[in-house]
Amino acid sequence: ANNTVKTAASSHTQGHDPRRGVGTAAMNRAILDHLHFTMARLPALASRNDWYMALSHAVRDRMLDDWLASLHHFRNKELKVVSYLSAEFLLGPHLGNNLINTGMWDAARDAVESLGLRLEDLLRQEEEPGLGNGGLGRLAACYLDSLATLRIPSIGYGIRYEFGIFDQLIRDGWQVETADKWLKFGNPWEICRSEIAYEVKMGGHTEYHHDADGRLAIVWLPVKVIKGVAYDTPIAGYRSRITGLLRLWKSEAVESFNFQAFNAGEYYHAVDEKVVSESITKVLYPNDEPGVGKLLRLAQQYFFVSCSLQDMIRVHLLRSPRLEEFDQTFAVQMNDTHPSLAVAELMRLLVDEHGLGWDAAWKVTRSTLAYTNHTLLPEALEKWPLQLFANLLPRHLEIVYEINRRFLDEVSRAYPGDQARLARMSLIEETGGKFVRMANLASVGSHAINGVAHLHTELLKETVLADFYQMTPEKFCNVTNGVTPRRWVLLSNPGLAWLISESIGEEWVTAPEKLRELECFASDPSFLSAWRGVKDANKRALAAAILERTGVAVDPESLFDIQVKRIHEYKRQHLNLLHILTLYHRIKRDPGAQIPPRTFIFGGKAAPGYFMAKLIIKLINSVAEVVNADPEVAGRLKVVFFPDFNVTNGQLIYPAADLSEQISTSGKEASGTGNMKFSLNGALTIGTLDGANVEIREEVGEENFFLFGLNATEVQALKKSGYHPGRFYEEDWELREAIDAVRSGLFSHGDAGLFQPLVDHLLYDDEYLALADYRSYLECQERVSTAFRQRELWSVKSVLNVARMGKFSSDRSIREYCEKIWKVPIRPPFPH
Ligand code: C3B
Repeated sequence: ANNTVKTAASSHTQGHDPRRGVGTAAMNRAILDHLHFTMARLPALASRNDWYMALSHAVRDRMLDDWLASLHHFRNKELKVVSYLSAEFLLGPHLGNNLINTGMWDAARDAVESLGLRLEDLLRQEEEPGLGNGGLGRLAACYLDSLATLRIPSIGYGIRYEFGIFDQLIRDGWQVETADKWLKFGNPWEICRSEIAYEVKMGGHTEYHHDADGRLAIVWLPVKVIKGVAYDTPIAGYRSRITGLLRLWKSEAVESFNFQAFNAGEYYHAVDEKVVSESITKVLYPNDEPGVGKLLRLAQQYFFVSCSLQDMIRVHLLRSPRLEEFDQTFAVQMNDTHPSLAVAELMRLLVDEHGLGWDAAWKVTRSTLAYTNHTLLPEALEKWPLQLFANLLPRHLEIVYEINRRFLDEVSRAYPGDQARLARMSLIEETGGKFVRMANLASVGSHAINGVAHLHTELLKETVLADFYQMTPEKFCNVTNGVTPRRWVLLSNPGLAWLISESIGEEWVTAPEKLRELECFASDPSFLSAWRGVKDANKRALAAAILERTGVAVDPESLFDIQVKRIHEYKRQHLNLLHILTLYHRIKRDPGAQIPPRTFIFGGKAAPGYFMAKLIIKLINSVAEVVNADPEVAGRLKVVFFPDFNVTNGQLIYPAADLSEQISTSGKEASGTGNMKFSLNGALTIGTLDGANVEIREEVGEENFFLFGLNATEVQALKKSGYHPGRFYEEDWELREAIDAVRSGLFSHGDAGLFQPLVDHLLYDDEYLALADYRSYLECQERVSTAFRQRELWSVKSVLNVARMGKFSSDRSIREYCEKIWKVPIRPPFPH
């Protein structure tokens, strides 16, 4: 496997400029220099982390030429800059990705080896920046890769959380969270820009004054001022000679505000102030979908939006004094509603701080901003209690009211007398407590609104944003998500990347439609056997990691059936468990049952406060304990919970999958992106018609996709007609057997009460229709088992999946954003 890693990376090293000193000797020298001058270490005493840091600094140095050249684009009036506002960027480790994208892999590997070290060991040393929860944050990271690869001037703006998503430990089968101290050993990839800093006001009240000319001036007198300092991270495009910018804000105390105080009492007060100010960017909220408002979260959102917009205005003013033309400098994308305060903040900056009239400011705000929606779950739509909003952002509340007043006037003109519609569309919710509705604010303040998969966008238009769609249908469009083939194939599956490139050349990395050329290899037996060889090696690597981390030995020959994603009831990890329990019972009942050996692998974090999700993790581990220890199913069934699923672990897991579990209730998963990563790495999908599964199935062909379950329309109909999960339980004895086993205490050392809440939830509520889809899922899994027995045919399907996944490159998504939303021209690819 090591050999494949080397060969694959080698085939992607052409294209860099030798003048930049990226030969082996120059790299060797640079690493030693950094060990000496940056880390202050003698080689003999250097730790693995010292070497990792030295190598990373050497690599970063070599990215700076391109970076400085790219930063220059921000001043070029001809080029519009894409500004991606996101509270989360789930980047994953930088080093390997940067080596791949810049073409320095071979030189780095050889230099490191000449120093008696192994590149793999240094790569493993990196603590990944886990500045996101899941799909939304990872999507932002893939988009930065594509923006840089496509040579589009861009800035990702976000928050430099001191603690990212927690590390997950499993203790006695339960999830335990520990703090993610990712900065503990230093971060060689960021550059602190102390001189790029902005003040952000919070709290207090507003006052209205008339100046000497009788003009009204609005003054916001805050109770607190916080400073945001820019930390920049270069994002290498793939062989594009462009380096994109990720600018994350860290909160600090404003020195001038309180620190002049010198007597002791004042001094301690000032230090307290510093603690409060710095706490804003301390920690990422670990909920995949937000619940009702926490003040600190609103403060985080406002803080990063304000710093980012102030920074954009500064950049714009370098180009032109006319803020009416701001929309020609920047296209700003709001990644979900988390940055939707940008609507009010841009208005405030333009009107209050820069003296534009309301109408001019509104025109430029709307034509600059666009909004991506990522979820239909009603509980996930952000809304802030009005009082909390007013306390933190008194001026913004006034602005929201003014936007709302004007907007509701338009609504009444369009729909005279329709009070119900007015109430639904208002930026302020008034039924049962008052709230500011962030999705409505984002929709009103944007010129474009998009969903993230075809089905999702259609449902958005029919449900959550139906009123907005009816009033302004021209604003709506779909941009189906994508993932970067650089990190998700080239870096994480070098064996597969090498085999593909050997067969069809390397262009697929930036032109994935070329993958289609693999189709004709699907009938070549020697190619198929090489294909299987790659998968088997990946499975062995995962099996070794599973043994190391969980102590469970799994058989790499068995079918690797994998579900990795956040733990959530709508994603239905418990439906997967019901299948496992049924197979378990079937084998015990009939030891001769024709069931090919399977290894079920789960991974994913649960929000710390989400009781049911945590109980599902406990149940997975409890079932694993019983099944894995039962001699009657030995060699036939294994169940594993892979702890701490994150980007790093994903890079090991996706390439090793035979079967990808995409089994959410239809209509609930906006898109999914794990589904794309699996399929792009040659797994077949078992899935519902949900999110991007629909489009994946269309592309790969229905004969290469295992479809089951109710579709979104049927889900709605069943719910409307009154859903009684108990009936499915009564009428399906195998389902009953599975649930009764959980109920009996079989998996909880006789404690029948432990899983009672989960069982009750399923029998009496089952909001996500697991029981309704159980039989269809089981039958579909039988088709999977049958197909897996014909290994040759399975491999053909696997090849065809990869060959037809080109659409799901994030490059395609970014091109669509450019055309449909940002109005940014697509530049021709860099000549390699
Ligand atoms: C996720 C959705 O749940 C996924 O279906 C989708 O693929 C990704 O976003 C990216 O679009 N999502 C998330 O991770 N966090 C949210 N708060 C909302 C949606």
